[in-house]
Amino acid sequence: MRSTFPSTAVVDFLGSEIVPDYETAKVVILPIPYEATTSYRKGCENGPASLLEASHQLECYDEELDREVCFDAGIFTHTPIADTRNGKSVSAEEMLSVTQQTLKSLIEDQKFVISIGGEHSITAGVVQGYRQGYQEPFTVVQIDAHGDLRHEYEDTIHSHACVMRRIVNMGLPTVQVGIRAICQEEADLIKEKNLTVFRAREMAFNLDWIEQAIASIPTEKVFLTIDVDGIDPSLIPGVGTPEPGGLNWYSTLTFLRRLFESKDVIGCDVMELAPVVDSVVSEFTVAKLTYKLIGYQALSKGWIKQ
Ligand SMILES: [Mn+2]
Repeated sequence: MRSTFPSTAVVDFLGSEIVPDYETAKVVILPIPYEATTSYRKGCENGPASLLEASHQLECYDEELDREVCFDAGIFTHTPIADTRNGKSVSAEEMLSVTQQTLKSLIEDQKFVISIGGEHSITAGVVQGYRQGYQEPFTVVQIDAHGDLRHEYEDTIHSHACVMRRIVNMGLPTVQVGIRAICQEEADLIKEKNLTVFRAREMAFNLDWIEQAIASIPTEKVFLTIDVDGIDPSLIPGVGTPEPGGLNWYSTLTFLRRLFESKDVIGCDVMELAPVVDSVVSEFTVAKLTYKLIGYQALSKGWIKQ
């Protein structure tokens, strides 16, 4: 029985199946239930709690990897930060600051962090944390329906619609995957800066897109940001701005597995889940996606042996 959102209850990823011990956990799930600039369908501040609750229905056993990955990895669920639920006011500057500081400290503790949102603007703070935690350059790989490359939107540069512009302005290389909704300003910027964009319309008819996308990543280290609207809304209807023509489940997983195998993924986020009343499809699918990220990292880092 699902609870009614909004809820501020904190439940652990996978719940009672694992013992949440920070010291031994290799993976930290960081809930960031922050929502301020949603422009269409609201509710992403309830994404983290719905994902965590849905994760209790996952099998510990990953049938692809033939392991109970959670016991190899150790998964600790952090207390929520930048929480805007129940009408609490958190400014964009506060959200970015606490997010950056929290990530920096978790990176110093050598945790593999999966931040779960919350609106996509959070990713700017997450990425700043990695810039502080890592000296080496890294590429931000984004799965998304939208370019998020506007300079500003609805009078704020901290909008969900601007987060990749913030990251481009940080000087980090980017690879955008699944894109199918951009404005003229974004189209012009993509041409001007020669940004690497894999468009969903072309990916649908090009089976080589996965290898081409991997080959286009210029650095060994990668930060992966997933706006769950990058995946088709028939699979995840619970998003703020649904767009038809997204990635399907198995091409998403195939791409992610190849990415983790061929690159050093230093961190991930999973953003923009906004649960739908009377359906658990979205949060369960995103919880499963999150567990697959842990599984692929476990495989890539040798935490599990096949
Ligand atoms: Mn999006």
